[in-house]
Amino acid sequence: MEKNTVEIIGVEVQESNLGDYEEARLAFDWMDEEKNFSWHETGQLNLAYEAIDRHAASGLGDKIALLYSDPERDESYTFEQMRQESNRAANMLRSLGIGKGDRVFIFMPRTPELYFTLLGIVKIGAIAGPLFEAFMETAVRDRLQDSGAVAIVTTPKLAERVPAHELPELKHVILVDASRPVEQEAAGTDSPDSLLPEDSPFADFHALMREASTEAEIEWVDREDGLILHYTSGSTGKPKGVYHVHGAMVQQAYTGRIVLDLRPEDVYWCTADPGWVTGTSYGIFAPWLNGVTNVIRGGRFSPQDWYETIQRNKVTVWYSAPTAFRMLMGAGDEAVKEYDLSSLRHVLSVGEPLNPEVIRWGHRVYERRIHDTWWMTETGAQLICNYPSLELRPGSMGKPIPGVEAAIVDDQGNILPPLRMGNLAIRTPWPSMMRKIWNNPAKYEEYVRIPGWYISGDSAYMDEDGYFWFQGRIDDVINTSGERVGPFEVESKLVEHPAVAEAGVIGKPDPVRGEVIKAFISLREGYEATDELKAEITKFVKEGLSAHAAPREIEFKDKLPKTRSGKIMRRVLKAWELKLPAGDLSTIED
Ligand code: 6R9
Repeated sequence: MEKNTVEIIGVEVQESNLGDYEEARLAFDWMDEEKNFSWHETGQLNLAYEAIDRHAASGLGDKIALLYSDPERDESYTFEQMRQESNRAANMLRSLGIGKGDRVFIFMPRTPELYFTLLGIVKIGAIAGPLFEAFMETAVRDRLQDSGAVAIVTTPKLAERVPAHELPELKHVILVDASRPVEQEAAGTDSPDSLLPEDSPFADFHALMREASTEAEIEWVDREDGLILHYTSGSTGKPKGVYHVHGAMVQQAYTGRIVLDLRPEDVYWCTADPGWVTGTSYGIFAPWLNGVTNVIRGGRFSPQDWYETIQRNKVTVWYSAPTAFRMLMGAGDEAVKEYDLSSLRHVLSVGEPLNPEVIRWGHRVYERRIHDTWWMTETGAQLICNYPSLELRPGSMGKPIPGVEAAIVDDQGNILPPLRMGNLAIRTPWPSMMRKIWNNPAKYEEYVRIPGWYISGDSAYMDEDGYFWFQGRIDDVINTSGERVGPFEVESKLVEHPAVAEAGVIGKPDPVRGEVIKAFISLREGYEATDELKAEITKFVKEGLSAHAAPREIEFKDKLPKTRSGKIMRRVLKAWELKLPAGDLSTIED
């Protein structure tokens, strides 16, 4: 590992919730954090209550909880209104016979209805399964099937990708017209349930919400009871359901306070979609557990819209991702100058390596340091971070949060000394750690195969001052624009195409997206390697799986490198791509 002079961007916010990092670490006790919740006195627990109702009941009822805008809608909701709307959603679900432990999926654009629904699911003790809007039929079916979901809340358009007839456990498809607020009457009588037979699974969200009371009994649960299932990709097999519990709130609230540095007067904007864990842990739970005003912007990315969102809402804390920052950087300094971004106090990033160049650029044009944070779907909350009170070393993920121990270990679990690269590991457990992989105990065991440690799948090293530096994924998981894509899922879709005999998929380094998906394909007899065929195959994945999983590049090969057991060797494909030596080929087929 090269360690010449370490670049440091100094501390700029002296006053922060964490205070001195080393002191905070020494004094830290998770028990103190638990005492911040009302359940310590009442023994009754529900994350949605702590995030919404508790504030509404303690003088923050009129405070804005949600500041929503998209190109068509512009709305705001107070904590009291959020309490009422989420109660309605809870009652709506109960009226359909849905209750504790049931899996209820959400498949819709970011609108206030999504947030009411998610909180409503949590209030009745059901388990929320958020999906990206970009998912196509195969991706939706796999997740609903694996989880045994009983209901999905979606839009009429997206419902076309929900194969209800193939999902015997799915009893309800609740349709939201995402273009209008709950209270507004439906225009016309195009409500799909009026056109369908009695036993149809379709229900009208707006009609049910109107009928539902704004008062609801909260389902008090145990801290180990299920909260949310986030499906994420590994290097093999179908996507896995990462299962989180209500007790995760202790760490989500804590990191909201010391990493996001949230304060009562803040206006906070997390740009992530709830289909991604960042959009729930930090787009919903952390800000509202801290009683903070949360900005949600629907619609597509554009630098102008984003800057305008910061300017108009006077955003003070902004949490985004490297791909977005790189795209903003690409849009240039001039775009920044057209807006007043002086409200920003604290800027953070997650999801992929944050290039030092981006940090330097942000420091120059936003006059703010961009604080990198590292964590995973499986970890439920931030673990290794940069803090306002800590010197920032561009390129480093920072240091573990108080209460968490991180280390670099070898494959036997021996802790390696500073500057040695190895497995990035976290001492188990921590409050927001996943409790299982749905339906797949063996997968879970892979993460905790070394006693006492969670093995992240990332490789990293620690420098002599305790900063952690990301090196890469140990497995073949692709990180494109911050989204985890499992090569297996893409390969499986590719071989469904009639022209494709075999496919191997890798992440190819890309200056903006971090990685892009590249597919190596061998064709069946009778098919010709043409550009039209490439386009057709790409479209096939786009429409079958999702746009972000579709290969941006396809290369046809007569033969793909395989092990003797017939596994395509992605490592060799990657070496081809990067023009590197292919390494140990002892297991290759021929
Ligand atoms: C929250 C989230 C997790 C994987 C993780 C790592 C990569 C996340 C990073 C980072 C470098 C950072 N990753 N944060 N790599 N620097 N600050 O991203 O969850 O979608 O499950 O991805 O993303 O490889 O293992 P998830």
